[in-house]
Amino acid sequence: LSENVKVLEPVVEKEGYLLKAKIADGGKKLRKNWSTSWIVLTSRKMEFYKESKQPALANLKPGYKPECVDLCGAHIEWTPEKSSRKNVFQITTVSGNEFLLQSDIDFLILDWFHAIKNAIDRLPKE
Ligand code: I3P
Repeated sequence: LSENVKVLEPVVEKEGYLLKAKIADGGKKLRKNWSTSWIVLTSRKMEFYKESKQPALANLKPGYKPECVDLCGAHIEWTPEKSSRKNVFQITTVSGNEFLLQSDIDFLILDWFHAIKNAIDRLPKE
């Protein structure tokens, strides 16, 4: 059974730590609050974990759900004007959620930007 379950899980394309700030929820602006997040990218969504660098472990905690971002129809763009930090880009979902992601490490943030952009470009727009 455990093997069957594993096959149904989407393939993880990329995972790692970035700084994250959610700045809008359903179109409603939120107060910016940066925090470190463990991010898991699959072909059509991103998951933000705050409690563990091992999502499998976090999943075992009853009631724990990572924040989930549907990439279908989402937009991604560099947004230097939205922060005093360097290397900031924004993901905007169809549902009006806005997330800023940041890392001081240039190659790391570039890798993430291109991985997410590629995932979005492969998906249907709605
Ligand atoms: C915010 C906090 C953020 C900062 C933001 C401030 O203050 O300092 O780190 O964003 O700037 O408003 P507070 O903690 O009092 O909410 P950056 O680090 O991205 O610059 P902003 O208002 O210009 O977005």
